[in-house]
Amino acid sequence: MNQLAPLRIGHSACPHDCPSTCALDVEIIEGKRIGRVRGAKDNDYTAGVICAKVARYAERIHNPNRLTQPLRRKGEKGAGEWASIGWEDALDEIAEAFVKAEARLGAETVWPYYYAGTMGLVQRDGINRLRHEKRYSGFYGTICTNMAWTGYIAGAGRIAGVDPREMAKSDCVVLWGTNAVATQVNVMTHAIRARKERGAKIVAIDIYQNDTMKQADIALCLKPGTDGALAAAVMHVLFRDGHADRAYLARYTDAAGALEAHLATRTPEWAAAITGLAVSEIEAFATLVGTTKRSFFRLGYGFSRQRNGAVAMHAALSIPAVTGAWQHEGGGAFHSNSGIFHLDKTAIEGLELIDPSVRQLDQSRTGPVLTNDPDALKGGPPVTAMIVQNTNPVSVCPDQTLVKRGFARDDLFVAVHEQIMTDTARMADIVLPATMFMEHDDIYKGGGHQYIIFGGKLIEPPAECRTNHQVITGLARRLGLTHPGFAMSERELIDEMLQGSGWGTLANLEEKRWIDCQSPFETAHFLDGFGHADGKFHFRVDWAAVDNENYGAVGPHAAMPEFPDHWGSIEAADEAHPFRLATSPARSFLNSSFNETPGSITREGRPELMIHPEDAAALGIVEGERVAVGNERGAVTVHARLFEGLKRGVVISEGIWPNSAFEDGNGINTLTGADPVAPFGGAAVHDNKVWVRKAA
Ligand SMILES: Nc1nc2c(c(=O)[nH]1)N[C@H]1C(S)=C(S)[C@@H](COP(=O)(O)OP(=O)(O)OC[C@H]3O[C@@H](n4cnc5c(=O)[nH]c(N)nc54)[C@H](O)[C@@H]3O)O[C@H]1N2
Ligand SMILES: Nc1nc2c(c(=O)[nH]1)N[C@H]1C(S)=C(S)[C@@H](COP(=O)(O)OP(=O)(O)OC[C@H]3O[C@@H](n4cnc5c(=O)[nH]c(N)nc54)[C@H](O)[C@@H]3O)O[C@H]1N2
Ligand code: SF4
Ligand SMILES: [Mo]
Repeated sequence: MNQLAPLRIGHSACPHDCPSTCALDVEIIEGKRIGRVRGAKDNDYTAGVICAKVARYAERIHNPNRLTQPLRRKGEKGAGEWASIGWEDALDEIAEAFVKAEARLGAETVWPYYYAGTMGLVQRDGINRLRHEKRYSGFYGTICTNMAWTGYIAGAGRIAGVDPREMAKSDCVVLWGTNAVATQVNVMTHAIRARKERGAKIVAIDIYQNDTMKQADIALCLKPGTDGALAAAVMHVLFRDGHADRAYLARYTDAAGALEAHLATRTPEWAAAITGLAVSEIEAFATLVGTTKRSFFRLGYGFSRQRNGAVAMHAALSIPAVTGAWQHEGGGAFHSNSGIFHLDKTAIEGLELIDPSVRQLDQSRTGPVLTNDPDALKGGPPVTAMIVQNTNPVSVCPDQTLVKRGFARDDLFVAVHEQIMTDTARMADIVLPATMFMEHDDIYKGGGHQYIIFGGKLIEPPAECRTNHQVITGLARRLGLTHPGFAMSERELIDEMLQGSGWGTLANLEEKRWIDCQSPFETAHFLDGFGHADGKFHFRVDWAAVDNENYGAVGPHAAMPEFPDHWGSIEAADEAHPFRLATSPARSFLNSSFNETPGSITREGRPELMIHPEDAAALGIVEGERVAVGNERGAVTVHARLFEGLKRGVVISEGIWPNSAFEDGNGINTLTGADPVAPFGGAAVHDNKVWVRKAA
């Protein structure tokens, strides 16, 4: 081998849609290729640890299957026949299609469509500048965070919480509805430090014995969609046994007396019947958090991906407000820090051009939107032209049958800007090849931590790949747009944003690598007031008033409980659908990303259904057998994996595999629903009733 190959280390941040946003050290070989990727040791959140899939990023970035030139569809939509075309022609065609569509049906018929495949603020959000100047339909990005954030804001008033590094100073870390070992490994670094250094107990609350549950001291395995019942019963015990901090409640919360009265009937026995937990498990957990003032509630996303998810998040978040854990170092709660960075994104997104009368279309309802459901279209014109960046809706969006039908429409023009030929790119009229993060400049902010990190371009992209920013500015030029952001480089946009937000210059950030934006202790622990106008934590919620983005309340929001409770809005099992299915994340994939890399595919194997051995036996199903799983929305075929670590009646299918990995091409989101989730939308991807049988 070439022992003399010069190797240097470049600095970056992981751009993927993961709360960890790791600070990275990247081996660069001969200035051209990347080698091993490592977590930065001197970043005290990353602390030298990253996940295996990004450590072997070379196999993703140097993947022979990468898209490297623009393509135009030849045959039918989805047929997979392409002709290569030049960039100028490709951008001309897209701009022409947008102009034509607008002339026919008005600007709202164009839907710029993007999500968080990259979390870089320029490459992800720059598409909004185009949308705002043109008054194209807005993208209401609900799929991931809506129920979780709504529930959190209902209680705390803003999306922020205790410094995530403080977990290491806790005496009890509660990992609630997050499979952190798989989805945000750095949480484990800090939680395990607390166990090693302080003897802290780690509690995990999930619906199956995943890798995080296996590492926990106490693993509470409940039925999907019943976390509100657990939280209510825990608070019942706290009041009953004198573990409620009455002085804290009086000073910092809105309705403690009414809450206590409401909880009188929410006994552990009541919750045991709903959750499937033993009364003794609920009592022991309540006593632990009641007697451990430094209890840190690390609230994940998973348990919010239920139709009652907003209520469940708010209920879990209410526990530290009853114990007063917020007052103590290492105590309180954390979900996301998205609310702390106060970044001025005017130039990146063209915020001064926003017209609030332009409709927003809900990402989680992509299927109904593209199949012309009048309610999903909010009474406006059908969508007839799209550009898609950083997301793979044909694979990841609920009710895939509708999504596919929509993307197959002859009167819909679709351009997809992608790194690989995804299920969505396959349905496009024009495919544009995209750079990966080490091939462009961008800036990232933590969700699970408190740093802003710069990730500069480290190597040249292959062949003709272009950045998202180049594509958006190329279209803007053709459409005659004049916002100054279109004439700026990525670096100029970043520099302007940083300076406008009071975080210094890009040059300064590049030198320091990251900026610690942690709010002071008093603020992070809400000791100077919660985010609501009255400064209090809210136990009592008027759900329709929590609206953060002015989309308007949807779904059965009027029936939502006022106080923490079990809300029976989930898709309960019934005679025809005796199982509850969750589609939990796979460790070696990240949503639909990495499901194309050989190392991840080898580790994940094939699409499977985890089912309790007794349920399998009752259906005559044996290990590894092909099984059909279905409901009113459709059916998929997978292989059975007999697994004792879940409750009877619960089944799990891990990971978002490409649709082509399934017989008949039906991916797992064939089974998930696109009905509007109360109160403000979102995707209840872990909340599905299904039948299971031997496959034909
Ligand atoms: N390896 C890997 N990492 C990822 C991702 C991935 O796909 N793979 N996805 C990334 C993204 S976009 C996000 S948003 C984060 C999400 O990361 P998390 O916050 O961890 O959320 P989820 O992955 O949706 O689900 C976490 C756990 O919640 C469980 N769960 C489902 N329903 C319930 C319930 O009703 N109650 C309880 N208590 N638990 C329930 C699931 O079984 C799962 O084990 O992870 C990111 N990181
Ligand atoms: N069944 C089920 N469905 C789910 C979930 C689940 O747990 N179960 N999780 C849901 C959640 S939490 C989320 S966040 C969504 C995520 O859904 P997506 O946002 O679609 O998922 P990703 O795989 O993160 O990213 C999508 C694409 O972005 C591309 N990409 C990355 N960087 C760039 C770039 O710089 N430029 C361009 N042009 N493209 C880029 C990648 O190649 C990838 O194909 O899925 C949701 N769907
Ligand atoms: S996917 Fe998450 S854990 Fe892995 S490197 Fe990226 S930010 Fe870190
Ligand atoms: Mo997500």
